[in-house]
Amino acid sequence: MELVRLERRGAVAILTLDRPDALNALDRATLEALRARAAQLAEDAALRAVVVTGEGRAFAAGADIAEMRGLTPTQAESFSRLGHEAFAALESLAVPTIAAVNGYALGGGCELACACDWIYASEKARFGQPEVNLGILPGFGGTSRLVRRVGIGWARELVLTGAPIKADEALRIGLANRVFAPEALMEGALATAQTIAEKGPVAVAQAKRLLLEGQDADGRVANALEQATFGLVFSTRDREEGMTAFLEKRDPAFEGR
Ligand code: DAK
Repeated sequence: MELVRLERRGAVAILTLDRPDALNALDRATLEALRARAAQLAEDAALRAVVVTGEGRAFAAGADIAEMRGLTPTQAESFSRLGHEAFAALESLAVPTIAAVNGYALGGGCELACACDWIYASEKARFGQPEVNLGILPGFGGTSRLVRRVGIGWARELVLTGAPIKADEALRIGLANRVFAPEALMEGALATAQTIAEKGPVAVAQAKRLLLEGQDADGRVANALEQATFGLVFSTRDREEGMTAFLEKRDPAFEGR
């Protein structure tokens, strides 16, 4: 059985966490499978977007508590490092990633969703960082990525109370971009992924990189990076094709170079 299934729909990949009996809880094996899938996708030159979701009634109900229970501090640090590596591999993919949160996204599940470029939620989704209920704290980026997504006030409330929120609240605070009826979630995420797949691939990848790296740079450096990258994409065939197609009133045929 594959813990993280990979399916291709044209230029779009769907990654599905597939451990539904444990609500897709993230144990070592699942995190290793996720890291391997991200590495596999990073090598796929024809890929244009990724949708990440969960099988069954959860997106992921967090790190695997049963497995974590017996960890020594050294093992816990190594477990945290593995999660960080897997999520960073996903976050740094050149193509956009959309988390389609179908149900519980708690603890490590919420952190995984935040490692994707943005989140679409089912009306059934529940988000939260319940680690303090267990006497631990977020270990897969919850104190860093969540702050950027929702701001410091909401990040504090979620991490320090451990209380979950529903999809409409996640939408209101900017954790989720859109909320869908459960049966419309994947269709919605795939439609957006397909929209992205039709754009200039180099421009999309470079814009994604700037949006990610610009966050860590000060304003002047981020602006300089944007100017240099703007110049760089003028060297692509896609830029020429995109502008020519517009002026000739036809659809562009992008090649990704
Ligand atoms: N881990 C392991 N198993 C889990 C699980 C989890 N996080 N969540 C659910 N399951 C399992 C349940 O044990 C149950 O298994 P069986 O009893 O059937 O064998 C099965 O999934 C179905 O769950 P329930 O029977 O509990 O289902 P309910 O509908 O009643 O409740 C629930 C759903 C999501 C409200 C509930 O399962 C729940 O509260 N789950 C735990 C949620 C949670 O606390 N998540 C945060 C986990 S902590 C770190 C590294 C990482 C992290 C922290 C530190 N370092 C190394 C420093 C990250 C931490 C976390 O993510």
